[in-house]
Amino acid sequence: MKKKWWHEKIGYQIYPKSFLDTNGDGVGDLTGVIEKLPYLEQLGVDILWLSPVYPSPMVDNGYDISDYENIDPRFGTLEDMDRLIAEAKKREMYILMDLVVNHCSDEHEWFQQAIKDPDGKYGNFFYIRDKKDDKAPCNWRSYFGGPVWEELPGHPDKQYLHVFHKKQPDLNWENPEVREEVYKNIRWWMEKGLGGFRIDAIINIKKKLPFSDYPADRADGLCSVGRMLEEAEGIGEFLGEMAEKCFHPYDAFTVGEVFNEKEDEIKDFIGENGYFSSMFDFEETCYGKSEDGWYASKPYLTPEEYKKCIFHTQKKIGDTGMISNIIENHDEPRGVCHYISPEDRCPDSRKLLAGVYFLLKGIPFIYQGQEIGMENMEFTSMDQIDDISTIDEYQVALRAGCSEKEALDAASAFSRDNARTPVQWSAEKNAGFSEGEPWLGVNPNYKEINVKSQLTDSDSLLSFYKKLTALRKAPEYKETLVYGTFAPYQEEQKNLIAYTRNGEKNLLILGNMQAQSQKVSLPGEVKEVLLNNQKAVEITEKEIILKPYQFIVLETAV
Ligand code: TEU
Ligand code: CA
Repeated sequence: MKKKWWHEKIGYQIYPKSFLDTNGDGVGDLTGVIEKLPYLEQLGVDILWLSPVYPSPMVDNGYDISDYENIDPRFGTLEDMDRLIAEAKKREMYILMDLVVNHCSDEHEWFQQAIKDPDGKYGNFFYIRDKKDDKAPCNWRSYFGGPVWEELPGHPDKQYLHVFHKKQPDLNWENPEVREEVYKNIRWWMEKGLGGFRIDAIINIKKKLPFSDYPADRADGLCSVGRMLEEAEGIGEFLGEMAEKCFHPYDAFTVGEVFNEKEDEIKDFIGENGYFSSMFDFEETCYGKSEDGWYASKPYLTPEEYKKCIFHTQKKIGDTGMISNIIENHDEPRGVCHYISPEDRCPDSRKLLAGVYFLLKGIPFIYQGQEIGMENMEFTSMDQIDDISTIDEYQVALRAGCSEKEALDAASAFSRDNARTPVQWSAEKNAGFSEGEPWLGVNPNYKEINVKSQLTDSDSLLSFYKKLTALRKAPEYKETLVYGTFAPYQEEQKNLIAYTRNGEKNLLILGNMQAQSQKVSLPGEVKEVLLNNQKAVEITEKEIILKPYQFIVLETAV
């Protein structure tokens, strides 16, 4: 693998709205991010991905952008952004912005112009179709529920396409003028000194045309957009062009939100000269999610299921490129709640999960609050919910015959708001997030789970994450942890998640995800114990006895 500057970095995702509020309006801001740079530096992360901070009506919390070349006043100013980039650079940290270009906001100038003159230049920036016999051009269901077609304001005879919310009209990537505008925006940001971009929902930019119906997959007579994506071909032309015109000239780091790529496409996406530097592994995020909705999905994975997912991805990627490994992001439940069953959830199992995913081959990303083990909310009423996706899924559950309680339970298990509650900085008012009224309720467990108390506790999850980042950067082990091969170890042994990383050194990563001890045979002589989530280690000549929920990293002779 040809070495790249970002290979040995560690990512951290910031959801600015919920990170830190410095002016008391209840909304996190860029000044808050700047204030916490020393904290992030200490944690050992160096690529900071910011969820969108552009001007936005906020129906989807900034994933509906009304101006690509500015900052929403809620978050600060362009000067704040410049300052953030500069302050980060001083610490050898890089800022990634979120590139949301499958769609913009209906309040974006382009869409406003399209409404004024659907047959003019900007009409062709979107997918606008005439209504025929009062029927929509196709029966696709949007990701946030309901049809993807919506009447074009002021034009009862026309409809426009939105695969997400109706306030997120899809941009017509088939139109070269759209692509040029997008590329111009990207370069404008890169010129400011960004490290690169996280690329939102990108797989949706290529539509299967002409629009046509698919067999309905629910009682609403609609079919998931995902079905269409399986048949859409040719996205590579757009992505290759974007990479060549916007990313490669700047040696940018880009990480794509890529779902359901085909196995033979991995090289095109993240191989040398791929469209992106990296893409997220979503195998474990998707596992157990039902086509029918959250109410029918598995609220958490067993250790065997989790192992199956991460190992499958590792084997699939091999040496083709660098995947980005996560257990959380702003769309998912909290990792400790989703990947650890309620019976297994304890301080040691949390560290185990952290260690297991973090040392896989690829770029590890930490999502804000994950480093202290923030947990899902137990929502007791839909009034506590802000997220549009959750509001839809709640209705889906009720329509499928769930009781209100069951529908609320599904929301608690999967709501995107689980990840969006304010970061718990301390045991003080509003968890130290804001002096004002936070835009979204703070998780009531902030007195027990917060940064301040974990900073001074050498046994905390936060301290453990610091050990993980330090190990990945340690001069003696860096080469092995970044470039070394991955191989499953004793894959068949139940509730054991174990693998080797072999490069300059030989490392064995072992996690016992059960309440009983278990014996594991060793590949050879143990040279050193590099990390342990417990005090003792029980090693005989050929075996190690792992205590309940023990996680150990060993350097071995072979
Ligand atoms: O997500 C794309 C996506 O497919 C998921 O949002 C998924 O469908 C959704 O989370 C189900 O609840 C990206 C962003 O990460 C997400 O926050 C945005 O809402 C979405 O794009 C639209 O921009
Ligand atoms: Ca604020």
